[in-house]
Amino acid sequence: MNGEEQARRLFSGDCEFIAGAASLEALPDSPLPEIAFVGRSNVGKSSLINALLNRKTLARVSRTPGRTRQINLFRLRDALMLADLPGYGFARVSKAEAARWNELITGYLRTRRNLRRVMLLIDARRGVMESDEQVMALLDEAAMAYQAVLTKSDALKPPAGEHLRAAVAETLGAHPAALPDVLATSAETGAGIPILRQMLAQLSVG
Ligand SMILES: Nc1nc2c(ncn2[C@@H]2O[C@H](COP(=O)(O)OP(=O)(O)O)[C@@H](O)[C@H]2O)c(=O)[nH]1
Ligand SMILES: [Mg+2]
Repeated sequence: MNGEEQARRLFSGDCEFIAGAASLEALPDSPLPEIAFVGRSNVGKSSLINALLNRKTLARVSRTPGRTRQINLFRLRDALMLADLPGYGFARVSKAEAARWNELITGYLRTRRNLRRVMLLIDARRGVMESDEQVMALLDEAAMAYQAVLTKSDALKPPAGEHLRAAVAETLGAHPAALPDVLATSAETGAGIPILRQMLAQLSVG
């Protein structure tokens, strides 16, 4: 089976919302390989997951930034888990809330044994922000391989998109756990979605 077929198979099968866990204890164990999606609040994470899964509302697109406070798990076939992690970096969160986010994510990275990769979402309209760099440092520390994914790439006309990709790639070069490539995506136009599906299929069972 080639990558395209593998991806088609994975994403045409059933997809089930498994759990929304507000704490690590509430997160069900899973034997399936898991991919976590991380990014700033409003980065377009829910939209991207919906586009990947070809569902309009599976991962709820929130109009209010910073709403999702839990880890949402989606199971694709008996092949892969997607974990939608709470967003970070929203200006209005209190210090206590930010600390709670850090604790949840650090704990998740430390204990989630089936975690295979993190997709780190970067808003193409904003580029890498300080909070993104902080999360990169956290992932480096956990030695967890992560793939940078630009969201809302439709917002940038060429050559701005290519310039941003190069700039992000340069930033990643200073981060040991980062994979070198930057994938540009848009939930709006579907750009990059097939490639992202193939990346995920490669990490799935079978
Ligand atoms: N132009 C554009 N806007 C997007 C895209 N994806 C998401 N958005 C917008 O960005 C905002 C936040 O999206 P959402 O998926 O809720 O972000 P989340 O907070 O990271 O889950 C919404 O207003 C979306 O309509 C995209 O690919 N292109
Ligand atoms: Mg969301």
